[in-house]
Amino acid sequence: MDRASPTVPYSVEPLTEAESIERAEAFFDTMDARRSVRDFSDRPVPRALVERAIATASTAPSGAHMQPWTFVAVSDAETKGRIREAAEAEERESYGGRMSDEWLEALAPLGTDWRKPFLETAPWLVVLFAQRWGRRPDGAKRKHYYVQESCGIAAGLFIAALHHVGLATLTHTPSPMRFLGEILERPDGEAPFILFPVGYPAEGARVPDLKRKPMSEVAVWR
Ligand code: IYR
Repeated sequence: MDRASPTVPYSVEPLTEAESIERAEAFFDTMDARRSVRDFSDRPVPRALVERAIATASTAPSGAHMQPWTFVAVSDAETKGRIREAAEAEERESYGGRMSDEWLEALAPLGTDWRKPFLETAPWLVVLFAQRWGRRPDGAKRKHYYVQESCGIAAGLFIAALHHVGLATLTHTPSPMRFLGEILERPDGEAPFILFPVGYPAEGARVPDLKRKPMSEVAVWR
């Protein structure tokens, strides 16, 4: 087959079926133990851990391999304070009337409200920005493809990478969240996608008693 670009050999780790099944069970158990956390410890997290999780997220497949994401990692207390203030201002509006009764009812089991102390307590806030377009070396705009899907996959890998090293996070989406682009001085074309507080759960942290859907409700076989 004629190929325009160079290729490299690729293969996957050779595993017996039994080894695969064992790993499948172990990985499921690991991931099934993950929970979104809203009550964070202020225990520091080394930058290297956050960096590796971002690197892992950045292995995500993406439209035309454009990797249309930027992760902005914030540990500076002053910046975290500004983000909390802006997020709480929006959330106060949202909980105070912008969200429908149906939405508030759906959220009730999570016990959330407009207060977001984790935005200052967590040692890191990592904001994933979606690059709606990129730039060529000469500065011209370059189209990006499947930006939402690509960023969603990267976000999933980021969450898994953090959990893998014993860290907790939350997919926080204050709405609207344009303020993140302003505070973090992101260029045109970057839209905030998800804000992840990253850290350890607070001592004695609790999470809502949520159950996951059974296999019969999430998969169809035919
Ligand atoms: N952004 C708000 C509300 C919120 C919405 C959904 I959908 C959630 O799953 C959780 C919260 C907040 O962060 O509180």
